[in-house]
Amino acid sequence: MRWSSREDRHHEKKYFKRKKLTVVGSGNVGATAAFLAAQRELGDVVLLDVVDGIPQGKALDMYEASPILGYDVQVTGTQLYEDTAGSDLVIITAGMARKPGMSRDDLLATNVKIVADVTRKIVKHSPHCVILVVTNPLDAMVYTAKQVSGFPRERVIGMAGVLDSARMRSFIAGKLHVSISDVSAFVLGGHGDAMVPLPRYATVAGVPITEMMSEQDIQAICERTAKGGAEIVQLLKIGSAFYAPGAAVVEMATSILKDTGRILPCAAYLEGEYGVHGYYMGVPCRLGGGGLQSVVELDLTVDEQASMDASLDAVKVLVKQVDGLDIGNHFTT
Ligand code: A3D
Repeated sequence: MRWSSREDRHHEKKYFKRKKLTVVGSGNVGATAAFLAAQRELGDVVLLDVVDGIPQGKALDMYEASPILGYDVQVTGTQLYEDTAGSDLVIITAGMARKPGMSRDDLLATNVKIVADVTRKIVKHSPHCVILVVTNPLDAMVYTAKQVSGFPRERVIGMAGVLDSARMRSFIAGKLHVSISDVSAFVLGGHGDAMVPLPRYATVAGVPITEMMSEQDIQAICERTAKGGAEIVQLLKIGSAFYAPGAAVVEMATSILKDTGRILPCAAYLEGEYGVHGYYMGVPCRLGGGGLQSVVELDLTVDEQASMDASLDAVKVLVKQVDGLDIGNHFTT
């Protein structure tokens, strides 16, 4: 038997380049996302954190799980941005998570500095990547990443709607005792208490839930969805949700890296859609190769549009705070 020489393998690498995905922040959400991305074989996974040893230890643990779970990608941990060079996609989860009694907005002052710093370093080493932001307060942090990176809106997207919609879907399936596979839903707007669940666009096997459930039950599901994050924080006491958030961002990464063109609710930078200019809002997006391929504009009722407008007002308050800070955008760095 003869193994190919190192030179031969170098030649192969030139022609068969695997995708590379970096996850910044190897805490609860980051590690979960990295593990799921590896299991889906989205590409080689790099896990980065400021804490020495944690990303290395978690990455090695995940790699050692690969013979059992049967995925065939590299998983490595690091503190060095050089190791993230040439990433196709970067997921930012670095920053503080909330504890009981805190709102997502309470995290802004701490996390804006972290997200700005991380973005600057990521862009230096992966100038062509797509960035998916998870850090809260989401709409303000994804705005920060866009300002600092100078990337077009196609390549800076926020994760929130996939998670909020998954929560709504799970509550609907539980209430109606139907398979989760048959339930779809859209939650739009900002990722805060003023998010906008859309019952008219929530369906079970294509039938709107407005035809299957009482107004009271629908209202209860919408309220539980909007408070879904706080419900988990209250139970955990030491942090916030991570299994569903990790799965949600990997769903977005899958559509982008495999170029499947799924329509998913994401925080996208709006340029006139839904009457919004220059802010991130949760809207249905087509995700594929290159990131955001298009924003889908639904016809909203007057009440739904009013809820979107109220949600936008909450986002504007946060963005104003970011604009008041010296985050150093791409023009000044
Ligand atoms: P946690 O488990 O504390 O992990 C955060 C990690 O970030 C830690 O390992 C830190 O060491 C690391 N970190 C801090 N600063 C830096 C830095 N400068 N560079 C690299 N790494 C750094 O938190 P988590 O994983 O539970 O949550 C992470 C973030 O996601 C928080 O801001 C949460 O609020 C947010 N989150 C958002 C959603 C959305 O739906 C938008 C859902 C769940 C969590």
